[in-house]
Amino acid sequence: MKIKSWAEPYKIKMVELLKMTSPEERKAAIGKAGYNTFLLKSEDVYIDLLTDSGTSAMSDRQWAGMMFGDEAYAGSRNYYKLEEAVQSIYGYKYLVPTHQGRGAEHLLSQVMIKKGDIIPGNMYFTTTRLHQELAGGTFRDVIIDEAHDPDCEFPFKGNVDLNKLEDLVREFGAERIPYVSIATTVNMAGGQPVSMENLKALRAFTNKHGIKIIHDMTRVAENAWMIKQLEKGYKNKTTAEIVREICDLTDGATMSAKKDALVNIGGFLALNDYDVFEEARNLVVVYEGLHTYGGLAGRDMEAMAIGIRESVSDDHIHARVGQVHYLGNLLKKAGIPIVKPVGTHGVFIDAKAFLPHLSQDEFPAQSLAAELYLASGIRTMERGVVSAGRNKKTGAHNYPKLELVRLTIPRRVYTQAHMDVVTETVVELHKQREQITGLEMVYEPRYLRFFQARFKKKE
Ligand code: PLI
Repeated sequence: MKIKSWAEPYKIKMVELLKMTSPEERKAAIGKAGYNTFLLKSEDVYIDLLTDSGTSAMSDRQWAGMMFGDEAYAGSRNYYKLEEAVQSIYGYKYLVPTHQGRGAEHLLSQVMIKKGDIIPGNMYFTTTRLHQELAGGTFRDVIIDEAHDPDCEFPFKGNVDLNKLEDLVREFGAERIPYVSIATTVNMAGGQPVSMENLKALRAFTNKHGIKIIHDMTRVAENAWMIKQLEKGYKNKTTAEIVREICDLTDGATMSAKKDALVNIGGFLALNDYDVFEEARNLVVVYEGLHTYGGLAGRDMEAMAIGIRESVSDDHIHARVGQVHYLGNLLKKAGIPIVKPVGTHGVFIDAKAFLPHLSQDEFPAQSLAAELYLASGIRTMERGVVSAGRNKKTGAHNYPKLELVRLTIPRRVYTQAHMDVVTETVVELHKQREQITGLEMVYEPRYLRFFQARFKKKE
């Protein structure tokens, strides 16, 4: 007999109690937070779908590993264990640990980007693009057009459009393109994967032009799982094998281990080129910490080394992506406009379609995220015009085609019943959508404004 249902490959040993709030308490809390879910106190949140970053539940092995923390300032044994995990699982030669992903992006951008350089990427990510800009570079989006269409069902919406890349090479010359930035999966597109076929074609193209590929490998195991499910020739390969094949097609990587690698803090820069590594290793001591801890405690590196191995297990990743798809399929069946196909780390509601009566200047996704909190205490995140920031030359808002609310699922944290409560909340709110009004921004920070901006209800 073959059982087709899947379930989590773990059982629960300890629980964290949640606070239930009343509608009045939620109204007061979101008002105090300036209608920005980032500014809520987490104790006022019931189901926290703000992010999958640093919010995973660690395994008993990872917790046990924390007790093996070697907190020596230099040469901690946990660093060597992490280095061994990065080399053997991902295949990169050199490791620079950092406190999280953006620490690695900072070092990489400072080392590899010169003023006036162009950095093509498969859609922007907020911190990645900012570090590229702060280093004097300009990001250019080369993702396929399908990625900007929430209704397009193409299975690999993270793919690079090689014609767009070729146009950039023709316009600026390969010498002004230090690398192509490739994210697996693409967060801002709705957690969409890149195909191996596309990666191989990109490798051939960049080899021809002497351009490097730097891999944002934050959710590489999830991407590998989708390749296993959908791409011809990969059904019988393990997630670990596919992860390795992806990494082998690239020259280096930035990693936020707070996602795929199942830790609450940590990241790294991994490189194959010794000269770039040497520069980055030199710079890490200025910004993060010594090159054998990079801003992390020894115990954090131990947990990361164990988490990396757990993250590429087929059973783990099946249940992880399975839970996200469970929620996505319920919402889709209920007629809620979501980004299709369902991504791997969250379900993204199309706020333009949910609230067609609001213009993008009224911040529909921001407003919908606040309403979801008001309805039942679930916390989600805006991924639209607020996240996209302003054009660095003109100062005008960037208006992304995708105006989304992200329901991000932490790994190994919530149950199927939590997903049912989330579904009911979204469906009930959708019935009352015409009553939802827009917002006005009343405070705007200079960098990454979505984290700290404040809003009020539009009159
Ligand atoms: O949050 P960091 O600094 O560890 O990592 C930055 C980062 C880089 N790349 C990608 C694709 C990310 O998703 C990412 C962080 N994402 C967050 C925090 C998120 O909520 O999606």
